[in-house]
Amino acid sequence: MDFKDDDRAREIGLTRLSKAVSRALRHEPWLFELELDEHGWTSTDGLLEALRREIPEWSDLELADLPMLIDFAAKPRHEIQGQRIRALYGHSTPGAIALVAATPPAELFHGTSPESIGSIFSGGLQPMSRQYVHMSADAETAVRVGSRKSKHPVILTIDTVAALASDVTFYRGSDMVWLARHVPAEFIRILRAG
Ligand code: HQG
Repeated sequence: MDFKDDDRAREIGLTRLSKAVSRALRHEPWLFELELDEHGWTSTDGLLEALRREIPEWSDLELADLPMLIDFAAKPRHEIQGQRIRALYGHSTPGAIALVAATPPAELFHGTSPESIGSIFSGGLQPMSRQYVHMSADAETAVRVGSRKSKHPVILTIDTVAALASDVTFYRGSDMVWLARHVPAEFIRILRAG
């Protein structure tokens, strides 16, 4: 990325743009008159058209601006392939988005609030308002995610080797983010209490 990109990123307000794209691709595509296919893809043309209408700063948004969303983010949230774009994870849209099953690292992490622990250890990790339970490959991300829920998040580890052996399916969101429809309590341990 050169200085020109930096200026452009500021001009279009990249954080605000990333939030709008996540809203369109994870949560409320209909507000942007978009339809997602079963893998979460939608056309970049449709997305750009909707974004150009959102705020004046985005009225000249082009396809070439979209890769900045990925390049400037601390972690990838979106994926672009030619003329189509999708969110890698985080979906709450009705109708499950089908992801490809994959083998995760032997241990995954999940940060949550102390208040949720009782329910997690009785019913396992549930997707709640999203389509999938979200876990991370590193403990630091779990601390950050858990800190959005509580000042003193509880950090859980998931034994994916045992879970895979019991037919729990994992899906890769990105290198760092892994997903599952449900993680039974027997595979979950407390790494750090809140
Ligand atoms: C909890 C971010 C009670 C769960 C992050 C969590 C993440 C239960 C909350 C992604 C439960 C759901 C998602 C049960 C789970 N009983 N509570 N049985 N099972 N919970 O926000 O995982 O930065 O929907 O522990 O990186 O916090 O936006 O999910 O506290 O990957 O790109 O229910 O969002 O990505 O909360 O975060 P959320 P999350 P971005």
